Amino acid sequence: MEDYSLPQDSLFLGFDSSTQSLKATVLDSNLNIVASEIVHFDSELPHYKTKDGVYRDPSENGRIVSPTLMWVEALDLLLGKFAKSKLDFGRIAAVSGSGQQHGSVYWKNGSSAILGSLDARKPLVDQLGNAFSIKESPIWMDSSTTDQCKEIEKAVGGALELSRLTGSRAHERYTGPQIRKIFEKQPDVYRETERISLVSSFMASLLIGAYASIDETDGAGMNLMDIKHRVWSKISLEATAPGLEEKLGQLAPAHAIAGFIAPYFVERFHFNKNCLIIQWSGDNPNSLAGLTLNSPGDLAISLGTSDTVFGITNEPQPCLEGHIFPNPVDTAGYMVMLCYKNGSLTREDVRNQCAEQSWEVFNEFLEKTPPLNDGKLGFYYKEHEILPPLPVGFHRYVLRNFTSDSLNGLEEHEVEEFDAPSEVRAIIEGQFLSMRAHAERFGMPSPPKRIIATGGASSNQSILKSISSIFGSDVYTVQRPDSASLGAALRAAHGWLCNNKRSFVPISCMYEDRLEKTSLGCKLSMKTGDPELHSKYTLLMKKRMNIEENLVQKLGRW
Ligand code: ADP
Ligand code: XUL
Repeated sequence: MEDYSLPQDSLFLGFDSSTQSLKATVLDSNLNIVASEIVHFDSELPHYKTKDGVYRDPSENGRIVSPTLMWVEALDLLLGKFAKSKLDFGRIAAVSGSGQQHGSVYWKNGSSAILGSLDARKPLVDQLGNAFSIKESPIWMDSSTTDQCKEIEKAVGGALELSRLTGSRAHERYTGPQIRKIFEKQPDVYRETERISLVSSFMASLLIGAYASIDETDGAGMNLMDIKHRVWSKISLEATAPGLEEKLGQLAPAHAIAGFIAPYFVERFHFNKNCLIIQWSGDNPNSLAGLTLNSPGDLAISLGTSDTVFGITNEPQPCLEGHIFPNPVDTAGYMVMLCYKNGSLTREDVRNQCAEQSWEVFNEFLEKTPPLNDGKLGFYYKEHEILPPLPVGFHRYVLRNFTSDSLNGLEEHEVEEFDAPSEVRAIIEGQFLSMRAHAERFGMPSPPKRIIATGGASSNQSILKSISSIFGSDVYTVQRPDSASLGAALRAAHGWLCNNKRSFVPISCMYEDRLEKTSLGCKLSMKTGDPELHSKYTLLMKKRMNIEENLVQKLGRW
């Protein structure tokens, strides 16, 4: 039998450059976590003055960006923390990472020379201050490119055609529309840009001291890649901006090697010069790896800054909702995903308004209110929402003559406010009823065989209880809610192994039959409850979707 073990004593490092923080996880050769670190942007890099890791610009509708240099400084800071805790960098055989999807970095003409000659005596941030033609990177929360989305869809023959071609219709946060906006509004800046990276390929570029390729999975989040053939789509490139292909560089599969670690890190932190940097990918694809999702009946729910729901499939159906990416841990197949912008930060907002800024009080309210919330339904959009495409606003409804025994044919009426406990239940039921409805509409399994939850809010048992009742499925969780950096560390090991074997090896070979002995195993956190309640939620979900459709008709952006 083929030996898929990793060299004893070797370590594998995975990063997650997300909206609010940079995190890292280190796995040993048995795939057990041996170290982890975090740099929280707002509190540990306060001189950038971000709130939740971002700048919101009220003067320009929907513009949301992050300072590119903050991500650079976070990398030095995080590696410094590992150095202090005496991590033996020399044992790290491979590094990979995860980046918030869609965000982009613009390298100024001549910057590849700066990147290729970094001086190990100085921090990165002191050397890269002039490397970017745009100092503030547009990120996934940005919704300022509606015009560009319309233009691109029109140029390729419509929204559905773009979805068939690239895996998604045009979305404001997608990198293609963001690039088009820069080309239209700041043509000089576009001209001065020699390379455009995603957050993922940007961080990989720092580590190899040269421009890294964009990986095919994260590349599918740009509206620029032909999803079937995994190459840049000429039609989409032309619809976006001239001369774009040379600024994007090559595409590469997620398990490929980006390069060896740059001398900067060898000299400054004592990495081994043979340490491999494996292609970085998006955060959701890395979570898919970290959750060891391996069967089409599994559904993953990630409750981070954004809420996402994803699974794998061999037969994707491109449509107007949802996203299709190449499977990040296989050379065949696809990952399908839905994304909500109003995730943790909107729950936090309701917690702060109604529950004394405490998750404990929030959970008490959730526990003391009845499932179905006595017919109170809420729609909470603190940010412009993606799914459905609705502007900022809170909408609350009560179903007339509600009894939990008869949910058919009830009429709703709009109200100004709910009492605090009902508000808490309304946001949780609302978010997950919407998630279930859209996931079913997109063809995801219903009910799922199992749900695997991850991200900051997956540590909240009361929230998991609602998810389980609404979806009618058991909910599993992982040891640490940060499955993106864990998945990145696993992918680092996988990339190392593929290189060692000189061919692609299925990732499951690394943990098959021994998942429970590794840090990747998941545990049952919430058993499915009452099937009768699940059926009632099905009816409530239909009602909710009617109201949602009316809201979209009235207020929708598209
Ligand atoms: P990201 O990686 O997208 O930056 P995380 O996965 O680290 O985000 O999640 C951070 C979020 O988790 C915070 O914004 C916070 O609201 C949420 N969170 C943390 N603990 C809890 C809890 N007990 N209940 C609900 N949400 C929580
Ligand atoms: C996915 C998306 C978000 C970001 C969050 O399409 O926009 O989940 O990846 O980091």
